[in-house]
This record gives sequence, structure tokens and C-alpha cells, in this order.
Amino acid sequence: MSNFMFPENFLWGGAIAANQAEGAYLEGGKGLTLVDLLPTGESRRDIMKGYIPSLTPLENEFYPSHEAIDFYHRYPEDIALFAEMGFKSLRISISWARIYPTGEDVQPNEEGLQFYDNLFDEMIKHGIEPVVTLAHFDVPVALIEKYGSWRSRKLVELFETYSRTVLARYKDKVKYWMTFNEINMLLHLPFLGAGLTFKEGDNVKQIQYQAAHHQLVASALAVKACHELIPDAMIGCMLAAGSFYPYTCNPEDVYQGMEKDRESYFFIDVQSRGEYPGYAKRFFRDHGLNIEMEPGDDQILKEHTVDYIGFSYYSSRTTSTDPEVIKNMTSGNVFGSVANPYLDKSEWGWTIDPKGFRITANQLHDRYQKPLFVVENGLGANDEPAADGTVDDDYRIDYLQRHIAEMGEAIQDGVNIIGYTSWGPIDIVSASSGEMRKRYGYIYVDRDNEGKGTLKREKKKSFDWYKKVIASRGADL
Ligand code: BGP
Repeated sequence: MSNFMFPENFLWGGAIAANQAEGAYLEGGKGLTLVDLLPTGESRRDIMKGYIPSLTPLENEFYPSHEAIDFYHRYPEDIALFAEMGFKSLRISISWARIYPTGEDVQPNEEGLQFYDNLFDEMIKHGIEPVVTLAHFDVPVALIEKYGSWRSRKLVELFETYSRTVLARYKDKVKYWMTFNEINMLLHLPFLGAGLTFKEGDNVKQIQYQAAHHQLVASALAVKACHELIPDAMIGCMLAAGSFYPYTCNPEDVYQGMEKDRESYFFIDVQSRGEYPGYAKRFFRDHGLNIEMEPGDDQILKEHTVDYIGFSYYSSRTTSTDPEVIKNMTSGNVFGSVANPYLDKSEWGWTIDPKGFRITANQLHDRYQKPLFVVENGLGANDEPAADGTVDDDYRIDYLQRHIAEMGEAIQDGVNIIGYTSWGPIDIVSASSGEMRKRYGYIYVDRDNEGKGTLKREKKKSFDWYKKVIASRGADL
């Protein structure tokens, strides 16, 4: 037992995304979204980067999001289990294509709207506060085909319509909103992050930063709509966070660490401070990028900044300018990090750095002076159930225990953290690998990488552990 107790109103809970949990990919009038085109297997990484052979699902591929864990039909059972753990909040995302199947239908799809109404009612019945992401990797495919997704300004207007529709519909049920999940993913996995596709010879940077501008304006317009429609709500941004460490104290490494952090901070600087930072303008100049902005965009960005900073934290990152280090120390992540010799890695090569969580939270606090919301954190592992079906996931408990302890330290440092929703409280499809076997849950789902299994839910050892953490307000880790 530690002496430290998290604040009484702290939003303990878990986080999932529509495309990784719901399944029912064509039910209820839903249109295809970009994730429905991401197969398991080799081609997934290329497609996530923007090189896709076809914008329709192929017959000989397995697409895990098509059925996922069938949350669409089974959510009452899952929410009852979350409630049993004592969740105060649950982060979900709304699938844009459930509401507007083609992204530009004249009327929203009532069946889709009703689904989320029922879902929110179920949460509220159990005293669980909904935390809602407007876009979690799921642009309607029709908008990719017709407009090239976020490279087109048209998406700003369509996203605003979608946002206003759901904000107005759920204004009495949802008080915590978020615009784009991991907005900086647009630079690393541009198809996954923003539905961008490329062909040979494209100026990829130009397309990415133009799309980023569109998302930033769309995000500000969603903030504006939220403030108008639900004055007592909070709406935030969402960053894939994790500070860069310089590999050595060579100023070149230190400078590069700062630059790499700024690649991500760029988005949040605009969303939270309301203007493009000087270093971004210089970056555009140095790379010959010409970002088209409409008159009035500056003002929209300035006037509609976010209320809180949502972020995911899985690990810190490390950077080096030394070719030898880079050659020998590669790490399997999308952020271009070299391996950190002081830290262990998960089975999937993700660095494990609890102290980095405290560092990252402090840096975000120092930079933005706004409430922080940890909306993802957790350990992806290949759980093997014992013969009797139990899963003793002590490694997961260990990971979470050490991270939650550092979060407590950050709060004691004066960082205002309003909640913690760990990633995948129930096993869901992995975003980066498409695997089911990369599990984060307190609840095991009987489903394998090929889509076989009964989908039955079983509590893992971490279930009771997390329940105890919440009940003791983090004092009993
Ligand atoms: C974040 C995403 C999530 C998610 C999580 C874990 O990038 O916002 O959607 O899945 O990472 O990643 P993975 O599922 O690849 O292990």
C-alpha cells in the first residue's frame, strides 16, 4: 500500500475503438471504413503507410475488423464486466460510417445513431461516464475513393456535419469528447491515421501536411460545435505521446530529440495554443511545402482550442545521429526510435519505460498547462490460457502497476491528470498488427488470429487486480 490516493473524481476506466471491437462491419446500415480494408498478414504495414492495392475487401484475405469481438451485439455483457471492475469511465469511438455510410449522405443513418444511444444508456445505467472519440482511424471508404480522404478540403465540411450530428444527438449523455485519435499517426501510418493513399512520385510530405491542416481546422470546428452545443462538456485532442531521449549527450543527438518531439507536438501546439509554431513554418519553408490555408483558418484555430490534452503512452523513444548506433539499435516501432539499452521490451518490441510516463506527463503539463487525460496505456501480450481456462497475466499487472505508480508521482509533481483509461480492457484486435493474439485485456476473449473461437469472455487474473486498484483509488497497487 502506498500513502498516495488518486483524486476522488478521477476517471478510472478503459478504452476501446469502434473498428477494433464492434465488428458487424456491414450491419445496421454501416458503410465501409478504412480499417475494413486492413488485412492481417504481410501487406498490412504497406497499406497502413498508404500503398493499397484495392479499395474493396479482397476475397482471399482475412479482415479482422469485420467481426472483431462482436462488441456491437455483446456490449451489455462487456459493460457489466467493466462495471464490476468499478469503471468510472469508458472511452469508445463512434464509427463515422455508421452515422454517414458514404460520409456525405443527406440524412444520418438512424440505426447507427440508435446503436450509440443504446450503448451510452447501458454505460450510464452502470454509472460509467462515456468518453467519446469522434475519429479513431475510420474514414468512410467512399470519401477516400471520391476525394482522396483528408488531402481534400471537402473533408473539413463533411467532418463538421458529422460532428455536429453526434454532438447534438448525445449532448445529454456525453460530457467528454475527443477529436482525432493519435492525430500525429498521420505522419507515420498515413493510411491508418487519415485514409491517405499514395502513388509513385507523390510528394508525400506535401500531402501529409496539407491533410494535417485540414484535420486541424476540422478539429477546431468540432471544438467550436461542442462548446456551442454542450457548454458543460470538455473536448480534447489526442496525441500518441512518449518523449524522445537523446542516445548520448552529444548536442546533435539532443537537438534531434527536440526536433522529433516537435514532429508530434506540432499538432498539439496548434490544437491547444491555437497557432502554427515558428518551427513548423520553418519546416515548411525548408522542405518547400506550400500549405493551402483559407482566409479565416487562422482565426478558427485561434478561437477554438481544446479543453484538455488526451494522450496515449506506451513507451518513450530514443534518438541518435550516429549511423553506427542507428544500424545496430533498430527498434520495431513506427516512430523511428533506436533501442534504449537501459530498458526492456515487450514481446512485440515495444520499449517498457514507466519512468518515461512520469517524464512525458510532466513535459505535456509544462508545455500546455491544461488538464491531461491518459486515454491509452497498457501491455500487449500473447496470453496463453491454462488447461482450466485461467490466464495468470502477472506480467500485465507488473506493467500497469509500475505505470500507475509513476502516474501517481506525476500527480504529486503537480500535473493535473483527470483520468486514466487503460487500452483494451477487454481483448480486441490490435491496430498495428491486426492480430487477436496481441492482447491487452483484463477480460480474455476466445478468438484467434484466423477469426476462430467462441468469442466467450473470461476474467483474467488482472481483472480482480484492477478492481482493487480502482476501489482503493490507486493506493493498493
Ligand atoms: C494506439 C491506437 C489504438 C491501439 C493501441 C495499441 O496506437 O490508438 O487503436 O490499438 O495503439 O496498439 P496495437 O493494437 O497495435 O498494439
